[in-house]
Amino acid sequence: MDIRLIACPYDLGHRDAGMGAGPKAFLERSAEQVLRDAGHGVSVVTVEAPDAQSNEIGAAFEINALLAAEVRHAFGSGVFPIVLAGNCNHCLGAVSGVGLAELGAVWFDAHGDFNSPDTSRSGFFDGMALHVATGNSWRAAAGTIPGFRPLSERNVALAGVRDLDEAERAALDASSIVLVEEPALLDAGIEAGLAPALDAVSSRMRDIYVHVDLDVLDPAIAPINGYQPPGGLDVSQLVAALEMVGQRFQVRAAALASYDPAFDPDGKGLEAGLEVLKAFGDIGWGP
Ligand SMILES: [Mn+2]
Repeated sequence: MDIRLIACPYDLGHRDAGMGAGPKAFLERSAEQVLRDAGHGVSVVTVEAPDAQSNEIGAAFEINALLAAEVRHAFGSGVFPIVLAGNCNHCLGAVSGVGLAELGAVWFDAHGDFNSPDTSRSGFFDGMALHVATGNSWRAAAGTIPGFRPLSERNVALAGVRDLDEAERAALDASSIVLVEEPALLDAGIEAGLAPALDAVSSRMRDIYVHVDLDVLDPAIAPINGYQPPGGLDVSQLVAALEMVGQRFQVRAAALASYDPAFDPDGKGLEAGLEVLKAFGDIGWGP
C-alpha cells in the first residue's frame, strides 16, 4: 500500500510547540521507516501555514483547510492518508479532505472532545473537536474548510473515554454518538467491549475515518501529554481494537494525535505511537 504521512505540526496555530511538536518527533524517530519496513511505499509532506491568523481558533480552521488539501491530494491519488496531528481538531481537515458524502468515524480518546463553547469551562478549543466535526458548533468556521461535511453522530463510535466534564457527558448522552467508555471496554475485554459499537456503526456505514488521540493509552505505559488521566488502554489493547476496526470498515484516512514529547522523557509514548502507526498501515483501506 502507498501511504502519505501528512504532518500537521500545530497546537492551536503554534508550530512545533506543545502537542504541535509531536509530528516532528515521530518523523525524527523514523516513522517513515517503520511503515517501509512493513512493506509500504511511504511519502511525507508537512502542512505549511505561514499566514495563519493571529487568533488561535481562527488559525486552527485555516490550518485545517490546508490539511484538507493535502488529504484530498493523497486520497484522490489512491494513496492512504495518515495525519500526524498536533491537535485532535485536525480531524476537521482529515474528514474534509476525504470529502465523501457519507463518512463515519471511529475515535479513540481519553476525553470526549465533545464540549461546546457553552459547556467548556476551560475554553480549550481542542476539547470541542468532535462537537465541531459532528456539526454541533463553530458551523460557520467549519464551513470555511473546503469539503467539510458534518459527520452524522450515529456514524461515530467513540471509545476509551475516561474523563468527561459533567455538561459534556450530558451532551454525549443526548447525542447519537455510540460511546464506549474505558471501564466498560476494559471490564468486558477489548473484543467483547468494542464489537457492539463497531457493529452498530458498520451496519450503517462502510467508509470511515479513524482517529487515535494517543492519550487513550495509560500514562504509566505511554506518557502522551499534559491532559492524560490515569488508567487507559495498553498498546496491545489499542492495536487489537484497530484490527477490529480494519475487519469491519473501509478506512479512508487515519490520524495519530496529541503527542507532546515534553511529557515523555523516556520515549515510551513515542514508541507506543509508532506501534499504532504500524497498525494503521495494517488496516489502511480495510478488508
Ligand atoms: Mn482528543
